[in-house]
Amino acid sequence: MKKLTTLTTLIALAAALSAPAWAATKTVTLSVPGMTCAACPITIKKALFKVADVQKAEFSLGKREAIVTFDDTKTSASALAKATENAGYPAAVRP
Ligand SMILES: [Cu+2]
Repeated sequence: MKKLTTLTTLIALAAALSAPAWAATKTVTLSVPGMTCAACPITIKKALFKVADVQKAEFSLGKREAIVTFDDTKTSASALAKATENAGYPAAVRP
């Protein structure tokens, strides 16, 4: 029984590790200096989700950062930065 549990764990681990590869999911951090109050992320989030296949957007107001998860085959980090810029928030992609 212990062996089976180990095997199941390994399979689950392998699946978790390989998932991002075929889904082409990428996460980037955008530096958004113009993000100064709690309302800013709402506007930025709206702009980001208009970009094709953005899956997740998290914000750190303190660091003035947006952490965005998207499908790498559908869009790019520079397209995301462009979208926030068009919404009034110029952004730089963190390396
Ligand atoms: Cu604001």
